[in-house]
Amino acid sequence: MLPLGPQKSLIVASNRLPFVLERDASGEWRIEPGSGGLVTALVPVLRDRGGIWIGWPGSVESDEGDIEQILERATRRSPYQVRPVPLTEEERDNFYYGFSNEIIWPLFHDFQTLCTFDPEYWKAYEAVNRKFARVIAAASRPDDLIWVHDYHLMSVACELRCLGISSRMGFFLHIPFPPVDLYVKLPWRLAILSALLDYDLIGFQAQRDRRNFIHCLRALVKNVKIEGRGRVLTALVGDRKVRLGVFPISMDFQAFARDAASEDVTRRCQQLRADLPDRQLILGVDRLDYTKGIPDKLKEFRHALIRFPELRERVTLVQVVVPSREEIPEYYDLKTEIEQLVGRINGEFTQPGWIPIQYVYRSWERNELLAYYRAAEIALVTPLKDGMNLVAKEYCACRIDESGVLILSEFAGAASQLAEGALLVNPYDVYRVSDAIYRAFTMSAEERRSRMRKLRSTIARYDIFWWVDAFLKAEVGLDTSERVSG
Ligand code: ADQ
Repeated sequence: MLPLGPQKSLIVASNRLPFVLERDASGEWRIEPGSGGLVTALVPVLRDRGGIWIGWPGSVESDEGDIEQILERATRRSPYQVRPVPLTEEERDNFYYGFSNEIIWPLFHDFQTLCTFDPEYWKAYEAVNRKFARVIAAASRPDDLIWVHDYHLMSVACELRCLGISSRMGFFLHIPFPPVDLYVKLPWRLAILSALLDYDLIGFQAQRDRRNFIHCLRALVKNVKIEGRGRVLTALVGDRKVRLGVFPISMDFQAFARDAASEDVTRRCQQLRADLPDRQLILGVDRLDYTKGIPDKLKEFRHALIRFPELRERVTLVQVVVPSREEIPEYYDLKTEIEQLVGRINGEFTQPGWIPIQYVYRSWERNELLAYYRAAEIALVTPLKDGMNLVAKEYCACRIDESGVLILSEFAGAASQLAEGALLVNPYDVYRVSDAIYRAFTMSAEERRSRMRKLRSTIARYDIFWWVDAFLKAEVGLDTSERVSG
C-alpha cells in the first residue's frame, strides 16, 4: 500500500468522470463504469485510502438533479465516491471545444496554425476551472491529496489556493508540453504558467516535456532555480517550491497479457490469421486526430508498396480509426481525407484476392482489439506528436509469443522508453518509414524476438501501477531519485 499517511484520502479530478453516461433507445439514462487503465490503477488506491473522483459527466442537459441521482445509484457499490461538475452548453462549447481543444490541444502538439485564440474561450476556461475548484473544495478535507489530470484543468490549483485550500496538490499532464518558441504564442502564457506553479508537483510524460516546461519558466518567469537530478527535480520560483517529475504513463501489462491469452482472443486471432494466408498483417490503431498522422502513414505505406514491390500481396495494412470529436470541422475533414486516401491507394494496388488496406472506422470491443494485436506481425504507430501512446505498449503486452515488430514515431512520448526494441522513425520522413516497413517485413524471427523481449520487459516493469505509485510517492514528498527511464 502507498505510504500516504493514515488520514489522507485521494481526490482525483479529471475533465471527464470515469463513466460512460448515455440515454438508451427508450430515453432512460444508462451508465457504465469506465474500464481504462487509469481507472484500473486508481481504483485499488481509492478503495484502500477512500477517495472521490470529480469530473464532468459529459452531458449538458438541464436534468442535473437526475444525473446526480443516477451517479449516486451507479456508484453505490463502487469503492470510491463521485462528484459531478455540470457544464452548461456554452461552457462545453467555450471551455471544452474552445479553449481545451482549439487552443491547448493543437498548440501543445505543435499545430499552432490550428489554434483559435479567442478571448471568450479563456474566460470560459477560467470560469470552469473555478467551478471544478469549488466542487473539490466542498468535497475535500485539509489533509487530503488532490490529484488533477490533464490540460483542461491547469488552473484548478490556482483557483483552490484563492479559496484558501492549502492541501497538497499534484497535476499530471497527459499530453506533451511544447517548446518555448511555440508556448510563447499563447496569449495567456504567463497566467497558465503561474497557475501551474500553484501545484506542489507537476508530472510530465517524458523528459522532453519537462525540459520544455523548464525552458518556458526560464524565459517567462524570473529567478528560477532548478535543483536535484533524476526523476523528480525541484523548481524554486520566488517563495514557491514545485517538484517537476517525469512519469511515463502505462497500462495494466499483466491484464493485457492474460486477456490476450484467453480462449476467445486466441480463437479470433487464429481466424484472422487464417483469413490472411502467407501474408503479414500490419496494424495501425489511432483515435481520429490530426496529431496521429494517419494520412502521412497511408502515404508512407503507399511509398513502401512502390519502392518494394515484393511487399505487394504479401502485406495487408489494417488501419483502425476510433471515432473522436467529429463535431469539430477539422476532425470531419480529416476523416474525409483518410477515406479518400484509402480509396485511392486501394484503387491503385488491389489485385484479385488482395486489398492492401482494410479500413475500420469504429470502436472495437476489447477482445477484438486484443485479437488484432495478437494477429499483427507489425504495428505501425506513427503519431506526429503524442504525449505517450498507449497503443504501442498494449501491442507489445499482447505479443505473448514474444514476436512482432513495433515501428514507433520518435515524437511519441513512448519513444524515450522503447527506443531499444522498437524501430524508431521520423513520421514526416517518407523514406525512413517505408524503409522501416520493409525492414520489419524482412526481419528475422530471432531479431524480432530479441527486440520484443526488451520491449515487454520495460513495459512490464513500468506498468500503470508503477506509475500511480511513483506519482503519489513524489506528491507526498518521498524520495524518487531513481534514474529516469522515460
Ligand atoms: P489518446 O490520444 O487517446 O490518449 P492513446 O494513448 O494511444 O491515445 O490511447 C488510446 C486508447 O484507446 C488505448 O488505450 C486503446 O486501447 C484504445 N483504443 C484504441 N483503439 C480502439 C478501438 N478500435 N476500440 C476501442 N478502444 C480503442 C491521451 C494522449 C496520449 C496518452 C494517453 C494517456 O494523447 O498520448 O498516452 O492520453 O495518458
